[in-house]
Amino acid sequence: MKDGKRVVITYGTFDLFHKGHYNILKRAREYGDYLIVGVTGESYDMGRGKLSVHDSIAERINNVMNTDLVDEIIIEEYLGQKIRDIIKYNVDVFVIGDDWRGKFDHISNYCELVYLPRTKDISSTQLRKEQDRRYSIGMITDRNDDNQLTYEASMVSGFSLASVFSEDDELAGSVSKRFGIEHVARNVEELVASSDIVFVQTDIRDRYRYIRKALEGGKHVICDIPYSLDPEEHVELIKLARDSRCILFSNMKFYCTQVFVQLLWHIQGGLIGDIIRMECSISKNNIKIVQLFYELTAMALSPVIKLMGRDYNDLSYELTELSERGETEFATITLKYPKGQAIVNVGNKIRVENKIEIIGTEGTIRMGDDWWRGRSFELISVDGSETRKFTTNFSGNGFRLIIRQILDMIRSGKIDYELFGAEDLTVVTDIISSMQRN
Ligand code: C2G
Repeated sequence: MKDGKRVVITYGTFDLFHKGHYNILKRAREYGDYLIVGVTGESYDMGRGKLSVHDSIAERINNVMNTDLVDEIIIEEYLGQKIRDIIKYNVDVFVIGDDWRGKFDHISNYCELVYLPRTKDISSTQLRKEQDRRYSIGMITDRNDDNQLTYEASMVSGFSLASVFSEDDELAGSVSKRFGIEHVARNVEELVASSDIVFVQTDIRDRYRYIRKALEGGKHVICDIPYSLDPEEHVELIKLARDSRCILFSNMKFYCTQVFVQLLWHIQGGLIGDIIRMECSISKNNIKIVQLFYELTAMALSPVIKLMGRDYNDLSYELTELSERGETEFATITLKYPKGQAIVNVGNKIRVENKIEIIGTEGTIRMGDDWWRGRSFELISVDGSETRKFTTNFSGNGFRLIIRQILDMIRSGKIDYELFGAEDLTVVTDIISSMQRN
């Protein structure tokens, strides 16, 4: 109760505000005298996988407010907040649509719980489907794996993995069947023609020609790095993308995560002082993919180039080849900068601890195992007395974050991604190519 009034609370995203939303607010109000509405915050929606929300939080709040049914609006920022709100606002009744039936039963420990029937035949999802332009992703692959792209694409409204091509017809057929991809293209041209975005998932040696075909066809591209082991080919692709106003996006989910943005903020904002030393390590035990070593090296070098800069003074490396396997399997790369140095360790079928450590004059940042998944980092004060942990939640393998980023870029007419750009990747490619020559 609040000042003798019975307090009702309800929650929602209220995207593309519609009749169903109005009805539930109206009926919720009838359960008391004071209605509080929790509108979901953007990072909360991101965390629970709702990436397709159209309206800004300000618009959503305005729409709820304009119903004249609501006494107070709060923002829902994290999972579990509902219990705190119920206690904080002395809530008597919690109301939610019956699409959530069973999910909130535990709330009856704190206040009265009411599930109300949903309004039929209307939903934000439906409205988004009608409004959104559809984007079709085509995959060029040489493996029986979709990198979870079918599922991830379906999580961003308007996107679907609709077409597949492989040099190996049989493989294309089985990928299409296994992942429910509608269309099997007979050749690259057909795949490019039928797609808005081409996802290149092949051996490094084939990437250049596929990326080129897609860009020449005027299509956006997502591809693992490096795009080529030849720096000239790499530069040519970057130029081609710019000339044809297409996005060439590296398949590195890390750079689309909130954790990465926070990391960048700390470092560029000088919050750990000058970087004296950075160590970045990566290892995998994947024996299937040829040239994986260069891919791992590119992944491990990229945060160094991004965070410490492109202008290093000196580069050296030690490569260890295990003769019976005939491939480079362990590398330590050292980059010297005017004020500090970076050490990159890469192991294929050799285990190193997958971590990033950035030691600055004012503090240290650490990211633990599988840092490229971008879930958390720790900030340790210079005297070690204080540790703060930064985490984000997002569902899936992060591919949807790339798709979401590309969508934002398409909408704003941008082709360069400021947080990890073509020039950073050019430096990475140059280093890898020099290693390869030796
Ligand atoms: N709703 C309804 N009828 C519809 C559509 C939605 O009654 N045709 C109700 C939902 O059941 C919910 C409210 O309107 O109670 C808001 O719906 P959404 O904006 O879809 O919010 P939702 O994602 O369900 O979030 O913490 C968030 C909440 O758990 C609910």
